Amino acid sequence: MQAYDLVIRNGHTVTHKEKIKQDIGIKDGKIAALGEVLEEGVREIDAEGKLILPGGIDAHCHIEQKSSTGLMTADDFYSGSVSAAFGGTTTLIPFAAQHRGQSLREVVDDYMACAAPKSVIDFGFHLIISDASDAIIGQELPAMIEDGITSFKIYMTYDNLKLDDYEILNVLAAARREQAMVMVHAENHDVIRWITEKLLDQGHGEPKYHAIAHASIAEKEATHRAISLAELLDTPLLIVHVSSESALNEIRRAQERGLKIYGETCPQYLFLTIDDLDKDGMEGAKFCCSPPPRNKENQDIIWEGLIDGSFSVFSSDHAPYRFDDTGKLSAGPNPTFKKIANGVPGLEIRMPLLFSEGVQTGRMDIHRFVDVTTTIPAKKYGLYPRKGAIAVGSDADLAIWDTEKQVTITADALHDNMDYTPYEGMVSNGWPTTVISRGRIVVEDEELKVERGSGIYLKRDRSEFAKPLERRVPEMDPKTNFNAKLF
Ligand code: DUC
Ligand code: ZN
Ligand code: ZN
Repeated sequence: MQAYDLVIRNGHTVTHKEKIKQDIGIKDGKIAALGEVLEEGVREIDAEGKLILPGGIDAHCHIEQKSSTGLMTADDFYSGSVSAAFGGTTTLIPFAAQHRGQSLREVVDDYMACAAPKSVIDFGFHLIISDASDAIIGQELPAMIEDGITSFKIYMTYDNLKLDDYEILNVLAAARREQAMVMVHAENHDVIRWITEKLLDQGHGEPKYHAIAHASIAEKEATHRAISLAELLDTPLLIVHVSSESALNEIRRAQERGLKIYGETCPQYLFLTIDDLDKDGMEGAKFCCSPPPRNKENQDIIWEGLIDGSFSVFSSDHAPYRFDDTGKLSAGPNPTFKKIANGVPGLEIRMPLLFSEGVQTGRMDIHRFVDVTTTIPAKKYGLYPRKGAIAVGSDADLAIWDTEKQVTITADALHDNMDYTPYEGMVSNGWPTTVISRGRIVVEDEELKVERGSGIYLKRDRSEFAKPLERRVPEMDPKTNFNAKLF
């Protein structure tokens, strides 16, 4: 009887801190041994000349999710998870989205019924909280966190989602009590609304005006405000999908002051610019997302932020709406930018494009690549070291990368349910060719090898990173004789 179910030989393992030539022995879905020579396995893979990275964690993606205006994403848990796996990702954390009036339990139960029978890789959920009533925040949310949904997203914009500052304070206080990670979509709603009205009054409805309406100052102001509210209550906060230099600078300033403020950025801010929204006719609609891609100089600064550690998470923000009447053109063939569904796909290209344009060009250290795509998301969202590590006892979630393989990205070749990709024609130098989840070979020889529904739900721990600092701002400091217990 063989000692291992699977042995991967002769490859170099790469984690967020080390690169080692060693074999990996896998038993019962876990990494059972790491070393130079291991005993035989039932199945053997020769990874000579290849890199073996921990399977990626995409901690921000919208799959089988209805938007606040009622539009369904093009990907369900089957196509979404397959697409993610083909791009080297083995764990997804999409959003169980509450629409106003819904109980969180109902939202999560419904979402589980979508995910469990379809996902081919493991998944956890974040919540989206759009109704911050006392019952939701005081009772339902703590119960969900206790059940392993230890993070949630809130919005500062969108009519049907936005919370006001008072509600955000209530939510932050609850997160602080429960040690949950809060993710915030930081854009100033009224600035966007005001500019939009003016643009549309003047007849400027083309897609490129989406980027004008979602001005970077709206992002900066909301980021600053969200950080201030979090500072007031000494609550950690993660600013998602950061697009602009000015918002990044707000995050940096907070970090320099020792606050637990984290930032996430996404492929669209590294590989697209505002010029893409200015393509002919409705073509620009394919690139409309919020916040929008900005100019080339800004793009370089977002790259720097990812490389220098200002950002800690790199997620796809996959929000797939097809270029037809089910998605981008659901309001008709020629909608104004206000009526164009917000979001771009990116599950499958997230890791390959960053590997190609970051690591292969020498711009980004490979260990940093592993950290931002995999290990830090695992830590920030309570999955480490089960996920995000190559270590004895961790789940055997691995991606074997062929650094020589060149892939031209086309919508046809990707495995999502989209009819376009914003990255059409870009070439990726390097691609994960064999992808393994809990010891199961999910992708090999460009084929899917597992059944739908074979991924499992991940109940997540509370994250260390969501622990408050226990450092009060002066107004709250007992030394000022201010004794009231506000939270
Ligand atoms: N926010 C997201 O997180 N994704 C897509 C669009 C948006 O506004
Ligand atoms: Zn958002
Ligand atoms: Zn998103």
